[in-house]
Amino acid sequence: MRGYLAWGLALASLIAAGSAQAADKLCKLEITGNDLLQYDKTELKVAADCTRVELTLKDSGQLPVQTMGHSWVLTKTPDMQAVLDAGQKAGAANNYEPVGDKRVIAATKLVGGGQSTSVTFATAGLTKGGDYTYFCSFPGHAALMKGKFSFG
Ligand SMILES: [Cu+2]
Repeated sequence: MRGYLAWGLALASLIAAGSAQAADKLCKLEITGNDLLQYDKTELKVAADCTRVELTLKDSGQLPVQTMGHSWVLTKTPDMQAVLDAGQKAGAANNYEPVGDKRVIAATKLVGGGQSTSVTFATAGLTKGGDYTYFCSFPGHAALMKGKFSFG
């Protein structure tokens, strides 16, 4: 029975792969935040053939999430301030990120010193050459903790 199940799953994945329009390509990005309100990168680039992005956020600091938490939120640049404002109202329980807000393209939870987290998102909704910004949603951090995200 177990053998049939494994065979069935293998066949199903073969069929799925064969019917896909374009090859799925997962591209990985990494960024680190620290206790000085800094990301280690001011720009992140994703190639046009990446269909999904896995962003890993690491916190190299010592301070706990309550006092020096960091997140990674991606929006169109013109949406950044409004999403930040809505996030402050959403509060710490929601990682200072507005719940169900379609302007948020991708977002991680908050992490504290020594922790890491990741988020995976599809690039299907992104425009090649579009104007995107990533930032930290923790109160007061985005003035320093932000960068340019480019796709394509
Ligand atoms: Cu931060």
